[in-house]
Amino acid sequence: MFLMRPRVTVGWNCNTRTRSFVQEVNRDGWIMGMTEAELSTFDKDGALVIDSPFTTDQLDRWEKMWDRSVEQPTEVGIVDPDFLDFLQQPYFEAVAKQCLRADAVHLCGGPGCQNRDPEPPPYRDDQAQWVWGAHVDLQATLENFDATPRQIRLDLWFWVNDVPENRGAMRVLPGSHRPIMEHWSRILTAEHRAELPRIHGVWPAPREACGSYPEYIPDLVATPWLEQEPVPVVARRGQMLVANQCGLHSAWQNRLDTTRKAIVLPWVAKGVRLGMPPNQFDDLTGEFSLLRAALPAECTRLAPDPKAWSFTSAYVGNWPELFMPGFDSGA
Ligand SMILES: O=C(O)CCC(=O)C(=O)O
Ligand SMILES: [Fe+2]
Repeated sequence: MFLMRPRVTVGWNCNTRTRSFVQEVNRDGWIMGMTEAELSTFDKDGALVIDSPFTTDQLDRWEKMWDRSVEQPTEVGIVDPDFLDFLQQPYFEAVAKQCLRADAVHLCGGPGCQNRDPEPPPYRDDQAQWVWGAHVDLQATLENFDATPRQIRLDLWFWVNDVPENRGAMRVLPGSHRPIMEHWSRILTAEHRAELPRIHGVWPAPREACGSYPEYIPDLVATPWLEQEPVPVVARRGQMLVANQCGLHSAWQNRLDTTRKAIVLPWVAKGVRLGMPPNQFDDLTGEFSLLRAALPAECTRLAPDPKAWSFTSAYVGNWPELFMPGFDSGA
């Protein structure tokens, strides 16, 4: 008897576009991706937490791998058999394809384990932490975001332990991605706009120590960014933050006695060019070549050589149209 793999088609409609995605379901009937409601929340809020289909055994294995990896150099951690097993789970690629509205996607940044370690008191109050930490990591225009496929980096933060509010749960400002991306659309020169999307940190009130200083994000909505109250990304082990980090977010002090354990997977749609700083480009070239050597042939597509889809040449000096008022561009 011939057995077909079960499939389910999910209609999707957003911003007047309609498109259908075919989602595969696994043996237990779990849809391997996101629901329509989750996809529209991603569009509107820029970040949300979703469930995953994994078993306790898998989570235990990956948490042990996470524990090992923080004691080992990245080069060893990245080719750990359990890490490779994690990377090859079709679930992550399925989520990235849906969110990016793409037929094909690949990783676009160092996939890896990230910690948020306990910090001793004294603690900053919430307002002070937000002022200290609020930033974006990526610049893209609204046209980049609304394109099909989306022209952004998609960040998946998979949690291998619980993230209660006080274990350094990341703070996000839902919806801030849209006015900020619209701002980049409006103020950038055509030449600079053509270099988006690019990985580039920008702060609402940058400190002189920030790499991008004096570039900044002005207030764009009725309440100033730094007076708004961000939302803690609280999650259970096995859940995942799906985020467009063109929106404002911040790291937060971990007040508990155990670290927060994330495995971060950054994705981009195949065919989209993503700019990044030269040091990231060089590190990634090395990491991806290790990964391709370690992955089975059918999965090397996940880590293509950055030369084929990334660039660094624009990172010479800052962009004057992004400067804080009062700074002379010198032009
Ligand atoms: O770890 C976190 O909660 C946030 C980290 C972050 O925003 C970053 O690394 O850019
Ligand atoms: Fe960030």
